[in-house]
Amino acid sequence: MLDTVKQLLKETANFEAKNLEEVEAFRIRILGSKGELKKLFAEFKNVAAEDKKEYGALLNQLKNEAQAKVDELKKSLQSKEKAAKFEDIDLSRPASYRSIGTRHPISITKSQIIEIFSRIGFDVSEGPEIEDDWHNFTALNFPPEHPARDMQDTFFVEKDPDLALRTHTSSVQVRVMENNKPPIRTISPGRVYRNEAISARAHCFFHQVEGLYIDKNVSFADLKQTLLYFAREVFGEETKIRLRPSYFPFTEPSAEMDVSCSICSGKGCNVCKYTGYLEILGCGMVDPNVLENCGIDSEEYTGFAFGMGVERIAQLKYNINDLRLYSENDKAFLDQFKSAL
Ligand code: 2NL
Repeated sequence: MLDTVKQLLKETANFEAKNLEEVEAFRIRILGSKGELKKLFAEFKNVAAEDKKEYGALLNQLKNEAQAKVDELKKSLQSKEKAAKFEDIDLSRPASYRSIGTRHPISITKSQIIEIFSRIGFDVSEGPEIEDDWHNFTALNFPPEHPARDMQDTFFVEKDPDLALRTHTSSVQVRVMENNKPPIRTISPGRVYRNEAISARAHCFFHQVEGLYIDKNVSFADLKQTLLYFAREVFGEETKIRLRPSYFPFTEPSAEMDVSCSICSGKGCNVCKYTGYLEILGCGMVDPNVLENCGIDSEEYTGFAFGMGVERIAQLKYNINDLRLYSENDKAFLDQFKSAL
């Protein structure tokens, strides 16, 4: 009996396992509820009295050592298994691509317009989106009964009819003229609001960039050359421009500018509706009344101004045929501008 225990002690000391299954089998054989120890404890009553002390001590030793062995082997095998899993990791592999957001086509286009004009000395001016009647209409030579002053076209502040959401960023340029002496060369980008039903071709807000140049002897020729430069920077060197007479309360004379269609190079296609030209902005010589309203001597100074919709420029650059796409935050739409970052 004592020999059996001693034999098991030796076995325990020498026991090695290749995997957790072997450890478990060993545990069941020695320490399990039907295992060797159980049987040996049951034999205790048959052991000769003088051997009982040694036998008991050896059994306890076996129990402790077997348990310690199981614990130790389990622990080392478990950590080996974990390490084996990590061995498959290729640390030299490039990290997986993390998708970041894109810049909005309106932002991209607006930045490009700012950059083009900054190269010829225009700075950027900004102002409030809630404007008073003076800066949005009166200073800009809008007659009192002009339809743009109507509720149907403009969002007014209910509690104060003198305030409205600006309908153009000319209001910013009025502020610039009031607060600065010529020469003035500035562009004002920003969001503007019109009270319109939302459709593919109209929205209740859009983004504008207006430009203003005031100095001695500024002429219509300066306006034309500046806008030709702009058109060629945005739509390509071969671009031609065309000015058609128009009307705005704040400019005289006024014109609308078309660029030759960059899709068909002026040959005629469905984008330019077979005219070869696309309308992109309105412009003109600043009306002397506007200069005077803003404290600038119209005998000494002249100026030109222009205004364009950023949505319209982006539409032509990127072939976007529905205005609503700009404000829907559709991920598939926005993802197309990844390369434009
Ligand atoms: C358009 C036309 C235009 C202006 C904006 C302007 C500003 C001042 C004085 C005179 Cl302070 N004019 N801006 C001039 C002509 C046209 O915008 O169709 N915009 C989307």
